[in-house]
Amino acid sequence: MYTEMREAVVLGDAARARRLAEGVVSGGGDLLAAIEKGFAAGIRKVGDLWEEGEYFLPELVQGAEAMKAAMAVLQPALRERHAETSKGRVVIGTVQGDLHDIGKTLVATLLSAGGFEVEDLGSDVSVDRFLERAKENGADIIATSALLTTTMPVQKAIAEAIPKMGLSRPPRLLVGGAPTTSSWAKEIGAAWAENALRAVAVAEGLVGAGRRP
Ligand code: B12
Repeated sequence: MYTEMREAVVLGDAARARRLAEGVVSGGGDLLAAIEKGFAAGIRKVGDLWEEGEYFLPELVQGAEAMKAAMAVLQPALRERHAETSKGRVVIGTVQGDLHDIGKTLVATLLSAGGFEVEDLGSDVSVDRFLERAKENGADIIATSALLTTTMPVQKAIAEAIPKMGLSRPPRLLVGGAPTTSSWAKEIGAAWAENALRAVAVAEGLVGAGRRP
């Protein structure tokens, strides 16, 4: 079944990806495994084929669309199954100038499944918008994704802006995305996780693994 999911994304077949996702949900299957071993494995393969020059932009976009079709079904189901008291609030988005949102959406999904209240701002999100939503939301964590080396500096700008928000308990910054590294995060004073599963553990560490008062 995971092979079929992977294939649906690699072939860019959104209708099939959606049907397979619906099957896991209605059959009470393991949603996280479907994401990790199935659909996300597919999009990683699409990435490899693109880098090898086997795939071009249309195949890439179709693969991304198939992945999103599956996630649209899996995300609400994950939230329903894992409804529990909040571990903390997260405002997440892909930084300004960057439209890559597959990894960010995976991180958002797993954070919600892991018990966080997540507000997903989408992609191409400005520094001001991150700060504004984090302030209004009383966010514990601002999580930002950057997939382009040219958009990584926006993560730094957010890191520099957080202390100027004038909050007694400012949000912590969590950064990620393929070109980011732990040393980049260290340099800008943020936390880092290399994938969506690790992001949950790191976020738990940032909020002290405790519930909000
Ligand atoms: C799919 C894709 C696209 C799709 C995006 C569709 C979408 N809606 O997201 C489309 C076709 C639109 C696209 C466009 C472009 N792309 Co593109 N794209 C990719 C590709 C193949 C896969 C990205 C992906 O989705 N990976 C799968 C997900 C699951 O992985 P991920 O994003 O890395 O996320 C994981 C971790 O990084 C982490 N993570 C991610 N975010 C966060 C956030 C936090 C807080 C944390 C803790 C962790 C975390 O957890 C995730 C899950 O485990 C990559 C190649 C690659 N190998 O990364 C190129 C790539 C990122 N793209 C690239 C480029 C150049 C572009 C374009 C400029 C191409 C062009 N000439 O038009 C445009 C830019 C558009 C823009 N302004 O953003 C380059 C970037 C080069 C660079 N060094 O900057 C790459 C690396 C390809 C390459 N080798 O050249 N792209």
